[in-house]
Amino acid sequence: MSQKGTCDIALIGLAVMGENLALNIASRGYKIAVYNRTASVTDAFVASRGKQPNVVGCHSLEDLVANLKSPRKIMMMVKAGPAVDDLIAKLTPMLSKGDVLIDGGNTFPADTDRRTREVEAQGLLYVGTGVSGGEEGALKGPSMMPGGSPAAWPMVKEIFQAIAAKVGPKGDIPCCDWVGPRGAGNYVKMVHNGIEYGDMQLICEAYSLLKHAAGLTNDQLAVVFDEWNRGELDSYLIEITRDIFTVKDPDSGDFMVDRILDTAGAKGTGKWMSQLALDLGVPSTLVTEAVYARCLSAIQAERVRASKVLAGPDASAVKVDPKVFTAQVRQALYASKIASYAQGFVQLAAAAKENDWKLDYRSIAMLWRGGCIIRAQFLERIAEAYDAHPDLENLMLAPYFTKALADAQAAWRQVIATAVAIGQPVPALMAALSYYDGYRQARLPANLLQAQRDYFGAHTYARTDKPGTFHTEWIELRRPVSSSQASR
Ligand code: NBP
Repeated sequence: MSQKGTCDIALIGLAVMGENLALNIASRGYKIAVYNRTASVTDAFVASRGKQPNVVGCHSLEDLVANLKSPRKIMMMVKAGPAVDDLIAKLTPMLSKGDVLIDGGNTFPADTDRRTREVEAQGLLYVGTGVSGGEEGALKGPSMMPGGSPAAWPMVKEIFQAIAAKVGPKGDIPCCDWVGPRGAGNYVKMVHNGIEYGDMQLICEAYSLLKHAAGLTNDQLAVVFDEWNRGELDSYLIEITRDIFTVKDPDSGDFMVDRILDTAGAKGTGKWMSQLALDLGVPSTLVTEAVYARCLSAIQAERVRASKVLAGPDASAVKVDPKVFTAQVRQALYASKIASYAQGFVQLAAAAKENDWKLDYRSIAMLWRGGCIIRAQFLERIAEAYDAHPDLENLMLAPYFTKALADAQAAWRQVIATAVAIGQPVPALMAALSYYDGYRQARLPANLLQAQRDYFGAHTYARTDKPGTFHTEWIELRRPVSSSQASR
């Protein structure tokens, strides 16, 4: 199907994301050449949803390249990892100086760093772009987070911004802008996914508390989430959660949510964010707890056995007023969400410093405002916070959020106290509150920790009263302890 030199862009990989992105691109008036490693997939696509003049199916990479206008733009939507390196190796000999290779997959940021350097060394340009919004976003307008070779941005900007989700009062602000060099786009997408992990876990904990402590039914939960979706928690995840509580299993007539096994899957981007946070030494505790919560969910059979052995509290002794408690959970969820996003932006700032990127945090908040899974009203408040203070150290210090946290903290503490009293695990809510409480302490107990490290390992310590590095001979100076001392 040769249409030599007529296509605006090419796309490789026609699985769910690629197929929908190709249709999105074609629907905006761009002519697109498509290729899939398994040719029957290409044939099936161009014979069905892709049967339109703007879509050109190709059976070889050579054909795909030949069909493109120069400078060529080729987007890969394939499984992240070796498949991308494999394609780069095959494509680069067929390309000319100034052509652009684009990876739209969930790629580990360091891989994009390496690939950008390797591809640029061959005179080509490289883009690693986050694409969020799942298959529906890919079709109707995803949030896109491109990074890579800065010279590639003017070449792909028009198509990217045309296919991206739009927000703003006139619905004309694209959720796609240049993020930064090399792996910056993939890093921002990874943090987006990590925040998504935190949001989902927080919502699950709120669900569990409303169900177990307040005794809400699925019908009542749907009403609560509907109400929440009209206020400060207004977001895609709250909206779909509301919908989930309304769906019944056509076979049994039971609520579908009650029929689903409680073992959560994961594809790894949350784990990456957590691992990279540890590398940077920043406390992204919400995503980490969310990953661990999925791990704990996965050992379902073991938990069922343990549930028959390990004691819990007498939950029936704890009484809550469902209305009051529901309002408190709403506040706890909102406060925890603020702490979670604060952690995400702190990690981005640390990564930017480490990698010498200049990130625009206001712009990043706006990229997530539409099209993606964490899209929420609340991101506009974050954008405003960074607009007012581009170098904000921590989102929790922006006056709007400082006040929101102060207003919510009593309810937040009460909700966690209730969770502890009834024995319901709320790791993300607790991690959020611990982060808040830890961050607002002028003095933490790390003085004792430094003493311990110096005691057993001579790791030295700094002092509060004079500069320098110190070591104490703890064993020589220690004194016997008698119980009578404690009463003095
Ligand atoms: P998958 O991640 O399932 O990948 C399947 C595609 O990769 C198929 O087209 C397959 O071709 C192709 N492929 C593989 Br596998 N190895 C290849 C190779 N060596 N050479 C060429 N093609 C190869 O697809 P997806 O779910 O559409 O996701 C695509 C990318 O987008 C991934 O990186 C994913 O993480 C990311 N993403 C996915 C979502 C989502 O909601 N699914 C959301 C956001 C981002 P074949 O047909 O010949 O096997």
